[in-house]
Parts: sequence; structure tokens; C-alpha cells
Amino acid sequence: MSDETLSNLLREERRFPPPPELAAAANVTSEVYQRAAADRPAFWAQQARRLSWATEPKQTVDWSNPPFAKWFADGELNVAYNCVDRHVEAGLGDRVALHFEGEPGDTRDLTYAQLKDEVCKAANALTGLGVEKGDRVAIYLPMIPEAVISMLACARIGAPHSVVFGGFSAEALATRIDDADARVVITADGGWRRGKPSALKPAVDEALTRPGAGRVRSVLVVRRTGQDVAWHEGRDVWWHEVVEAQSAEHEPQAFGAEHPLFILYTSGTTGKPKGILHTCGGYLTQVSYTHHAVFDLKPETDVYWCSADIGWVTGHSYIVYGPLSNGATQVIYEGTPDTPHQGRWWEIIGKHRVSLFYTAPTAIRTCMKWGEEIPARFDLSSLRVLGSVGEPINPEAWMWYRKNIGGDRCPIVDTWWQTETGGMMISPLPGVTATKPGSAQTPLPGIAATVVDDEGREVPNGSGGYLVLTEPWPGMLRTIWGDDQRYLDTYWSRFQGRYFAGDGAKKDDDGDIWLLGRVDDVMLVSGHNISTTEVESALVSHPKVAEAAVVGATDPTTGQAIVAFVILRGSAQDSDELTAELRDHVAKALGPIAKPKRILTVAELPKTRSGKIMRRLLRDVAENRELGDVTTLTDSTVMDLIQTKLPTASSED
Ligand code: 6R9
Repeated sequence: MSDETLSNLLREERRFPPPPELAAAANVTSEVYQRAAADRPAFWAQQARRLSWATEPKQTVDWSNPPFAKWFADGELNVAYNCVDRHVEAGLGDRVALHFEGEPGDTRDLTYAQLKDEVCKAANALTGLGVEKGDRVAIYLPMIPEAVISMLACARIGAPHSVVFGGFSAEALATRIDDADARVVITADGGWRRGKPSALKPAVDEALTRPGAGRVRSVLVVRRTGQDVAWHEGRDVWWHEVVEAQSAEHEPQAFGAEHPLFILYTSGTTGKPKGILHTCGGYLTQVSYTHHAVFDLKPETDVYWCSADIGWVTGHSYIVYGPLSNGATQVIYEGTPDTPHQGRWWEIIGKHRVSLFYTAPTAIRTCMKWGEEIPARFDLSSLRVLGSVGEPINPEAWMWYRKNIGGDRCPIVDTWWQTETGGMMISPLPGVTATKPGSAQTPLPGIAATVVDDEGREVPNGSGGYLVLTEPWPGMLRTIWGDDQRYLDTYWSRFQGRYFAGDGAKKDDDGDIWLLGRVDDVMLVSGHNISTTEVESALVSHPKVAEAAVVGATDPTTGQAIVAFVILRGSAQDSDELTAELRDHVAKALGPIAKPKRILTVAELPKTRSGKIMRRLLRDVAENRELGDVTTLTDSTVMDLIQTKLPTASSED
């Protein structure tokens, strides 16, 4: 992409300084950046003291065998103790840890004392099922308290969990069970989704008939929906029988800081999914610190809500480990944002007086599509800080979020990070940074990131290239489960000694970082690199467009041609005039080279569990190919709908 397009993107740049009251009482102030940069290991050692260690670490980072890092390696701790017991011991047992909202309207509050009892019982139950330190446990659950309890119970006994998103198929589940060689699976009969029970247990039953997953000994089943389930005597056990019968006493054992905490699979663009391995001490340090700093969490008064699913890294780091290690009170919600009505989220925020809210750009754009009159009906005055994660947030969605959800008063923290990084890496700080719509801006204190060109040279301000991380950080992945070579090849071979994130990025004239999407998604049109993110942003800046996904399809004349899939806002109607108008709109914003060759209006876009658009599938459609792997798609009917649109596509130039 040319510098000209960047300046187009920034043309309407605005800055929003932190609200003075928030800045005055902020957990983190600006001096910390310099202090952290002066001695990163010392900075992180200081943050590690946020945790309770059974053996205090004397070591910080061990980078003697890069890229295999160790952090705080001589320290010992129990992660579950840090997330639960220590708060109870500090006299906070009556504080609510989880306000659970079920989709059908049922609710359940768990205090830290109650959570401790549940985690202890579940830990005893897992031990009773023969789970030992180091054994892997697969978790395939809806967004219910048992998901959090299960993860903490595993952490408590040193059994790394592998959470598989409840929307994944039996096949995807089987591959993950096999790769991690899990011997116990925790699941439920089903969960509530769009007003209906959505079964989970049958997928487990099917997965366990597959060759690699056949080694599973026990399946622990939570009763959530009450729907009928097939039962395998000797293998299946009910949570309400086995866990409830346990004692609530459980002595947490301390594990080494580098003991594995979890494996989380992330789908590579090709090949089998990668099991990203995280360990205890460094990971917990980073998620605890970043949750405290980036949300300015005041655990006594704030109510926090992250709308992510537990099956995504955001659910691991910013529902379970970050917030609970900080003693936060939070909301968890089982269902979809439009059940039973499109204001459900805002209703929940009003009900619990949520002050810190964390969601994904895709959700914000969906709400834009539904219209601003919906959130306007609810009391959102409790909100203080808003977060975004998962994709670049286009300036239009950022401004909508700020105005319609944040009442023009809440700072937005656009947090860039990955399953691999464990915790947030690049983000504004709400009491420090003057925010810019669309930019994640600054590496967090203790984090070193920059943008480099093809040869690995750092680019000057005002130019683009590849995002790299230049120093090890505590929450970094330790390897890909069972495949050190793939770990090296995927992340550490592109640029010597630096971590290659796979994202394109730009530095603006102030040195702030703008994320431009996955490098694999960059299009090459008549010899020009064009970022999908930019064209999508330009489309969404048109008042009639709610959401857009752009791909490069092979084209005989231009190499690749830009094909755009757009979702229109509320009342807008599809027509040839509108398509022409949108093409011109993009040409005006970014230049004629970025004008889409074809624009298709669609009702939905194919997305992953975390809301990322699966451009790979759209490319298949645009190039008339059979669809590739769809197992990580949240809703497979979406692709059928899109494919039927194709013959009527308007194509001209
Ligand atoms: C946390 C999470 C990681 C990829 C990452 C990037 C994209 C995430 C972003 C963002 C721009 C942000 N991404 N946050 N892009 N701005 N604030 O999403 O992890 O599911 O592993 O995805 O998501 O492309 O490389 P994960």
C-alpha cells in the first residue's frame, strides 16, 4: 500500500485525550513507559509481584536458548490459588466474582468464596477420574460458570486444559483431542443459543469414535439444557453427581512457573491447527498486569464484562485469568446479542451497572447495522472504559462505539494481541493516551514492537510493512504443542531474532501503529499492494454500509482484482446505483486503484468464533472454487447464502 493511501486513511484523524477524572486516578501513568523500557526484565519482575508465589522467583527472563523463553523459572505458584483462594483469604469471599446471565433469562451469582468451593470440588472430581499433573483435559462447554470452574480446576491440579469452542464440529474437536492426547473431556448436554437448546454432547460422542480421540477415558457432562443425551456407561459421568459429591477442601499444590497451563488451538491458514502452549507464571503476570493497566480496573467498584467466548484466547486471558487474578467482579453471558431482542447486551450493562466493556469490532458493526436507536433505549451511564479486540477496528465503527455506547465520554482501548502473545501487546492506556480512531497506537509498557520492511529494516514514521516483536515478553507462547520446528518456522524464521506476527502494519507520523490485517490477505492489484482492511474501512465509511469484507481474486489483467462483499445498514436497499456509488466512494477515499471490481451485497459474512472474517472462503467463492475447510466457521449456512448470490454479481469497469 502506498503512503498516499495511509494519509487518506488518516486524513480525518482526530484525537481524544483521556477524561481528566480518569487520568487523575488512573492505575498507570505515563512515566511507566520509560521505566519499563529502561529495564524490561526488572519491570516484569515488579509486575510478577502482583501474584502470590509459593516460591518467589529470583530469575526473570531466560533467553539463553531463543526462541524458547523461560520466565521466572525458579518461582513456584498455583494459578487457581491466585485467581480465587487468595482473594477469599484477603477477606473478599463475599465479593461477586461472576454474575452469570443465561440466555433464557436464568441468572446465577458466584462469590469468590463460592467459586473457591466449586473449583475445589471440580479439582477433587478430576483427580477422582484419574487426572494427574501434566495430563491434558479437553473442555467443550457453553458460556456457563462451569466453563470457568473447569479451567480453574485444571489449573489447580496442574493439568493443562485445551478448550475447544462449543461451535466447532465433531471433526474439529476430534483433531484437537487427538493432538493434545486428552484423556478426559468436560462437556454439557448443550447450551442455549438464539432461544433454542443447542446440543454439544452428540459432537463429543461422535468425536470419540474417531481413531485419534478413542483414548478418552471419561466424559464429565454438565446438565444445562436438560435435553436427551446418549449415555456411555463406564465413560460418561454427570457433573451434578460426581462434582457435587466432592469435598470443597482442596490443598493447592505449587507448580513451577514454566509448568504448562493450557494449550489453545488456533487455525493456521493451511495445515492442521497449531496447539499454542502457555505456561503459568509469565502468562499470569502479563494478563494480570495488562487487565489492571488497560482497563484501569478498580476491583472494589468496577463491574467488568468481556463478551468473548471462553473458547477464544480472549476468554482465557480476559475472562478467566486476568480478571480473576485481579479480584474483579464480572458478568458472563451465555447467548447471542439479539436474543430475545437486539438490545440484550445493553440491557445487561444497565442491569449490572457494567463499567468496563470489552468486545470485538464485528459485534460493534453488527450493532451499527441494527441501528443506534437500540442502545439509546438503555442506561449505559455506568460505562467508563470500552475495549476492542480481534480485528482492526475501522474508524467509522470506533466513532459509533464511542458515541452510541460510550456516550462520547469513555476512552476506547483498541488492543492488539494474539493467541500466541497470551496477553495484550499494543494498546492505548485509558488514563494516558490521546486515542485515535482506528489505531492500536503504542506497545504497552514492557513490550517492544515495531514495523519492518521486507529486509527486516525498521521503517520510518509514515511507512508500512510487517509487525514484529523485538524482545521476549512474559506471556509469549512457549512452543507449538509437540512441534518445536513449526514454532521456529512459523514465527521466528522470517526475520532473524524477531517474532513475526503475520500482520501488516503502518507507523503514522507520530510513530503510532495502525494494524492492517493479516499479511496473507494483502492484495496485489496491477503491482500495487492494497490492504483489505483499508478498502473495507473505506466501504464502511459509506453511510449505507454496515460491514464489508474484501478479497483479491485472480484476474487475468490486473493479477488480482478486488471483490467486495458488503452488508447494508438497516433500511438500505441493494441496487446497481448503490453498487456504482460504493465503487466511486472507495475510489475517492483511496484512489482509483483500490476501486472494487465487483461488489456483492450479502446478509451475513463467514466468520470464525472470534468474529474474524474468513476471507479464505470468500476468495474461494470469488474464484469459483470449491470451499476449503469450513470447520472453524460459526455458521456454515452463511456460505450457501453467499454462493447463491454470485450469478447476479454486478461486475463492470
Ligand atoms: C486476541 C486475538 C490474532 C489476530 C492478530 C490480528 C487480529 C487482534 C486486533 C487485531 C487489529 C486489533 N487482531 N486484535 N488486529 N487490531 N486490536 O484476537 O487473538 O484470535 O489469535 O487473533 O487478530 O490479525 O494477528 P487471535
